[in-house]
Amino acid sequence: MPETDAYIGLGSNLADPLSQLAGAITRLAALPYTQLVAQSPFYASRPVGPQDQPDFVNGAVLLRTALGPLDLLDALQHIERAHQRERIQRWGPRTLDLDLLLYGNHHIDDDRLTVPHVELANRDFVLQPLLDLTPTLILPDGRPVSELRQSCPDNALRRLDPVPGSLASMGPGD
Ligand code: A4P
Ligand code: MG
Repeated sequence: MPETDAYIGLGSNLADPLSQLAGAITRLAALPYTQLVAQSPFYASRPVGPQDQPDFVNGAVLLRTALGPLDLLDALQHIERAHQRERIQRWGPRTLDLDLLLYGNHHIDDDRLTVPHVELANRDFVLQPLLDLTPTLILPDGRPVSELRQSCPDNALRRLDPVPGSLASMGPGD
């Protein structure tokens, strides 16, 4: 089966965000037909959207997977549900948000799935973890992630200390 590099964005601002993200990464690593290649550091950031909610913790992982994009989305939503994710308010607080940021070099425009993720280029808490994973990363439309990172809005990103025992700071091939 062909394998594709997929970048997943993780976010949480409820119920111990750091352990939500660590638990989600354990589940992502256990997905069928999928390897966890690398995990970014975690960052704290101010919320984008409604401001009457706690700061977020964000990160990203690189998976190599033989799952198709919609099967991967199903798997992400299954993990969100396992973390008691409730959909109450757009851009509101959540225990766990898993976004499919990039799926190889594909453009996907489906009712349930838009890839690259529509807000990717506007969010430092997405672009910085992507750069940590792959400094030379280029979007399917040819834009380098490093350039987008320099011009995107500032959400007061703060890098958090590594979680003991995590793969944080490991790169592909380590
Ligand atoms: N969907 C379409 N494309 C995708 C994709 N590439 N990955 C659909 C994942 N899902 C995708 O998502 C709504 C629907 O989007 C899904 O049913 C899926 O079919 P959702 O997670 O239920 O709703 P949402 O997250 O409230 O809306 P949205 O627009 O996805 O929000 P975002 O963009 O995820 O933003 N501030 C900080 N600092 N850090 C954050 O992580 N996150 C958000 C949520 C707001 N503010 C934030 C953060
Ligand atoms: Mg989402």
